[in-house]
Amino acid sequence: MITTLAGGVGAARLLRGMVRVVPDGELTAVVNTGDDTILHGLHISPDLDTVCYTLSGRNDEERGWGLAGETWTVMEALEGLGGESWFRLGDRDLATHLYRTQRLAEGASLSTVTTELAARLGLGLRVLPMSDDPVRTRLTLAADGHEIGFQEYFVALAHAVPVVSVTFDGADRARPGPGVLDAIGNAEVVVVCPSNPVLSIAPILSVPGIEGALRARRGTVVAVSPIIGGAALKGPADRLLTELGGESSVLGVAHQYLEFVGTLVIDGLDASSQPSIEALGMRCVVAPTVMHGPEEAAELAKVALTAGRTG
Ligand code: FO1
Repeated sequence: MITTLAGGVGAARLLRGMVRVVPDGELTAVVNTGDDTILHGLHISPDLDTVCYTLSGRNDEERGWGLAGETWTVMEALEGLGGESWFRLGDRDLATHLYRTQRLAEGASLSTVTTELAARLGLGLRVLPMSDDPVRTRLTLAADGHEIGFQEYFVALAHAVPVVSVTFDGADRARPGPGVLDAIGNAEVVVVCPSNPVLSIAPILSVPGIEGALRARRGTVVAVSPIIGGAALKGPADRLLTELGGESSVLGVAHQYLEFVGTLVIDGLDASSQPSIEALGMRCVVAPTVMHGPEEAAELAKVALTAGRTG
């Protein structure tokens, strides 16, 4: 069994490689739900959907979220009515949110609904929300100390505003989703995908019990750095690491993950940082980490799995 910790786009790219090298039924993705939000009365789980849409080949590659070939009739009509339209929900994507919301209202857990959706999309891996309990990522703005929700920061403000802190509302009362601790404890290797350490991985760790389960098997936990040459390929990971007092570099990622990751995979561009990372007490493997397609993703997946097996 192989278990991965996943956010959105970066994780989905690596998972596209993982499914090529790990047999069906032996791969689990534990996915961040800190980005989840309720809009128009609908429960939206962006990272769960990004993972499921990408692995079923339905994602919009260029936009990075939502479905390919999407239409926007409902959003346009909503806009015409003066409704909230800053967060764009495509017509086909809406079907997912309607289905999830209805099933949750019937009393199904987010885990159950996710299993149903993954099965309908024909996925062979197990997709587990980090928790069935609500955990919501919130950010405090540097400008005025105002606290805002994740999607307000990420979409409405285009993550272009400095922040001074990030919190995970509800984490103290949250329990790991069914199967999450077993998936971490029983896996041969755990892979932390190249997701935003602050906004995608930290919320998963904020659920009581998850970081402890990783620490207990640190030697076989492998992370792929989302930072390459000091920058994130996509999104605000680089700026956030700096704004929150860390460093936007592979060494900064190593510091962030030191307690629960045994091996960090870094890109060739950062090879000169390998000795400093190993000096911290973390193994460091240098490999191509930019994934242009599923073949490169599969190669990177193999590197991460080999590192974990020999950890
Ligand atoms: N991102 C945007 O930049 N603008 C949007 O209007 C938007 C809508 C949206 C709808 C459904 C969904 O699953 C994701 C959506 N995203 C949008 C992406 C989302 O904000 C991010 O993927 C994450 O939450 C960060 O991983």
